[in-house]
Amino acid sequence: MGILSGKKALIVGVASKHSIAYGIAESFAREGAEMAFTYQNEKLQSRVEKFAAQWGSELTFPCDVASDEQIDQVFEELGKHWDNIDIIIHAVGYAPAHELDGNYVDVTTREGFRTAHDISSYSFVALAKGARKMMHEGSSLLTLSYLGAERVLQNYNVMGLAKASLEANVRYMAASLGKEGIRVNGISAGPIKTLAASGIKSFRRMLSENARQAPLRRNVTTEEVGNAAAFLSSDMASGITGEILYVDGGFNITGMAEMEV
Ligand code: NAD
Ligand code: 0WE
Repeated sequence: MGILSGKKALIVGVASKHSIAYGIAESFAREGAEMAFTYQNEKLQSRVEKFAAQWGSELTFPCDVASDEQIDQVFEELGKHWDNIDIIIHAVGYAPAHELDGNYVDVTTREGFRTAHDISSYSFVALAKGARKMMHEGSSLLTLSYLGAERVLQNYNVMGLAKASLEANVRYMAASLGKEGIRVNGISAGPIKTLAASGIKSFRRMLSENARQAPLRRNVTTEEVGNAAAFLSSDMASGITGEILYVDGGFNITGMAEMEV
């Protein structure tokens, strides 16, 4: 029996086969979870419906996380099928593309800052607010972060600030919901070639440098992030909350890159 059997999970952030949320859903399906999905817009609707069907789910809902109405609507509709929610996966991040290319101080704008923080951090607590009545003792929430929250990484720019906010959000939400037995955690994943990465200049170079410097000497996969997500969302992790778990091949522990001999 899988570690998630009997659990109901809402997955936010599937856009393609390469999405981290897709890797999480694969792992969740294998571990016996029942799932529902949201999609950002009509462009993604049919794709997400097809993926959902492949995991045995007919529950898909539109949800632009910038909209409180759409978030409320998701739980209103989901409530017609499920009495409660055991797991929420938040795998969403966005900043305007032009803010992720160039010198931080030069390219950052008030509007880009606002959007990045709204979509990438506020939306996590917004989902928790929406799901509040359906969550219970033993439920858990999980989000996806990146090392750029803590260290300066070229071009990550305002997304680094948004991820720092998201990681603080994990801690404040964990403290807020802990008395109800609800856990809140994050995974800080190494770089992976997903849609969100495809628009980034020299991402391939970043991937190869990352693999070269990481203790495991390779990049991580969405399957590996999915497996860590399954663990954190399962009762195996019942004592873990407010935590950011690295799934990065050990990259974050390194100092200066090893030198060629
Ligand atoms: P992805 O493009 O597959 O997923 C990003 C998702 O965000 C998409 O499903 C998109 O529809 C959704 N999204 C964006 N704006 C939205 C909005 N307004 N409303 C609803 N949904 C919206 O890319 P991914 O890499 O799988 O990203 C998932 C998460 O993982 C993000 O938080 C990202 O920051 C994080 N992450 C990615 C990497 C990486 O290298 N790919 C590394 C660490 C963390
Ligand atoms: O969090 C992310 C992706 C963030 C992201 C990517 C895009 C591209 C398309 C947020 N918003 C947008 N907006 C777009 O229009 N990652 C961790 C992947 C990533 O993105 C980078 C990275 C890494 C790693 C951007 C610059 C430098 C490194």
